Amino acid sequence: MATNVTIGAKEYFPGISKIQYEGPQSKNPLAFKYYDENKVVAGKPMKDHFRFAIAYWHTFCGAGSDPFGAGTMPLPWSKNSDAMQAAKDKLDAAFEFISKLGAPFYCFHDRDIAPEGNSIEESEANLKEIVALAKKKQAESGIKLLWGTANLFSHPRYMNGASTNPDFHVLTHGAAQVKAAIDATVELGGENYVFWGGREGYTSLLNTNMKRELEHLGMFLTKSRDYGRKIGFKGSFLIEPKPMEPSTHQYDSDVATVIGFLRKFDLLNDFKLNIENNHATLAQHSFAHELQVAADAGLLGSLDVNQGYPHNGWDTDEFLKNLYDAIEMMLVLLPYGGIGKGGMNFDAKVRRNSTDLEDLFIAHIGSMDTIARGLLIADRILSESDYIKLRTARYASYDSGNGAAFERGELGLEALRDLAVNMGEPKQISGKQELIENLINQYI
Ligand code: XLS
Ligand code: NI
Ligand code: NI
Repeated sequence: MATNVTIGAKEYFPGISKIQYEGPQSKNPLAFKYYDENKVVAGKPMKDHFRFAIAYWHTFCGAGSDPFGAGTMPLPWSKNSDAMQAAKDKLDAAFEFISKLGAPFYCFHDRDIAPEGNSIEESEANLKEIVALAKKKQAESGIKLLWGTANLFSHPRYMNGASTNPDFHVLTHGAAQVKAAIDATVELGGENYVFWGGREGYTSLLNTNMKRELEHLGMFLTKSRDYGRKIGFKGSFLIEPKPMEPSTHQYDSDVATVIGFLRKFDLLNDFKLNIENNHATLAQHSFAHELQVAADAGLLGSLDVNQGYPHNGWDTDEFLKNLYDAIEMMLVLLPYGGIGKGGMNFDAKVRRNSTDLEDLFIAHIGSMDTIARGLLIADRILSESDYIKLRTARYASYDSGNGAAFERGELGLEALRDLAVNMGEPKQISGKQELIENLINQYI
């Protein structure tokens, strides 16, 4: 899965060559300190644990604008006034960047890679033209597509949602876009297809028929699944939960909610979850909580490994630098058996005041190193420490005797009551929380 550096008509990141692993002692900001792609940890090379993917929208389209000011990042590949030529230049820059970084995958929305045209036909043609070029770039570099998706939230027509829009006419436009985006994903060998429904929700319940909108969402996803399977898409469809922003209330609010939705609409065989750390925070959960809920349901699909600023309630999409998040993520993933055909998409942007093109490399390197450290630490915690023993011991009373009989469903409420009387008041058994917290710190 090694990537070959590929440079287009113009070199956009001159002076930066392929990023190398130099080890923890290195002072080179443009080198990996922990991410050593071929180092085998817990039975497989690091790169296969993570399957890192670059988010096209943030890294190549995001100029750093916010509601109070214009973009600050120069984006030299976006200068051409011909939108299709700019898209081609951006593709060159993207593959140069990804291959120099040595990330094996990328992800995109349809509108990130090709501009919307003046008609559905023109938009489809634009996308097809860029997809053909991207296919060549993939072959040249060895970089693969982790997932594709359709942007059903930026265009003003989607102000009331796409598949949950009260106006059927708008829904059909969403369908046209999803069809073309699935076509593009299949053409590029994409391993997953994502639905993130930022506008599939509501601002006011006073003008919203929630039940009907959710039924439309279920039907839309069913028909999207049917189409994908019909044209030979073998990968997973993924839903990315988020509770709010831009909608006041978003229907796919968290992992547990999405699982209930998938069960109701009989989509559990084709859909899994794409879980984002910053969205977990917005849903008032930890990343590890969301991952564990999905893992326990066998529905852990892929990850958006960013983080939020803890003191406000926005999706700030920062590069993951919190080592505890990385360790706790790996403590869920390793026992689950890994990320499978999913991967780790950064879904993060540099801060508005980081305006050098090299900052894009530095930010990605930092997250890759953080996550690599998380893996190394979690692997040692799991294999050398008492972590698993301590957790298992807490449930020992269910391993045999009446506890095991309860788990098998053999004890009714009356029998349980009689056991309570016979056994008397239980002893306090400490949960040993601080002991485990200390243990994690000891392995850092
Ligand atoms: C926005 C989402 C978005 C998805 C893809 O909050 O995270 O970036 O990952 O549509
Ligand atoms: Ni995301
Ligand atoms: Ni997000």
